[in-house]
Amino acid sequence: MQINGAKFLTSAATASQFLKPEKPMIAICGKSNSGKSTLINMLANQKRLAKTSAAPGRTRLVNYFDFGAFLLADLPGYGYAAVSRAEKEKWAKTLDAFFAKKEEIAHVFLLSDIRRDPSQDDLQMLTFLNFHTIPFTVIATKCDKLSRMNRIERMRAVANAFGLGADNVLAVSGQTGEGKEALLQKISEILENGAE
Ligand SMILES: Nc1nc2c(ncn2[C@@H]2O[C@H](COP(=O)(O)OP(=O)(O)OP(=O)(O)O)[C@@H](O)[C@H]2O)c(=O)[nH]1
Ligand SMILES: [Mg+2]
Repeated sequence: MQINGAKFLTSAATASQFLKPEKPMIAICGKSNSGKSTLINMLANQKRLAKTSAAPGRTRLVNYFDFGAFLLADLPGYGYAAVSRAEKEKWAKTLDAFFAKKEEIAHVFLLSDIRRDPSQDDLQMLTFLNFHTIPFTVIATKCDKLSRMNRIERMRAVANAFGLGADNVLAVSGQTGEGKEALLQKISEILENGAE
């Protein structure tokens, strides 16, 4: 699968602004700073399509991108401690409202830093996706930060912590582009399944 000319579409701050997708939509979720925006830029072959930031908690809106055959929705990162309780509740509501329209979501990529064990928020997200039977894949990000040996060990640990087989976790690096082919392959499969 080739990606050419991915474009930013629009942002939504509240449920009333959510886009009604006219093609398959893949949602990208994960903790703040887990590498969601960086992954989108890697897939788009563009450096600044999605805004990335060393300061966590920056993507506060649902940002939609048109990738030609499909849409990507970059969701606000959860679990960032330094935001106010009111803001956290607002995020939780936005996420709930987003996933309530589950028939509009072809698949979810749940991103988690390969070096860290999943947080309570990640596990809650996993439970939520399972409960609502929304198909998802866990993506272990920032794999460039580890040696090959450590990577294998961490992939097992991440899969285990999520209660998944190691085959259900993809390792990627938004920095080096490792894992990009496998991810594009996964997206092709998602689109093919949706077309059946
Ligand atoms: N080395 C390395 N750094 C990465 C990778 N992906 C993301 N980063 C860095 O991690 C930080 C956060 O990346 P973002 O892509 O902004 O993370 P995010 O999940 O979109 O964060 P929020 O929008 O705050 O939820 C940035 O400093 C990135 O440069 C990766 O694959 N390798
Ligand atoms: Mg982001």
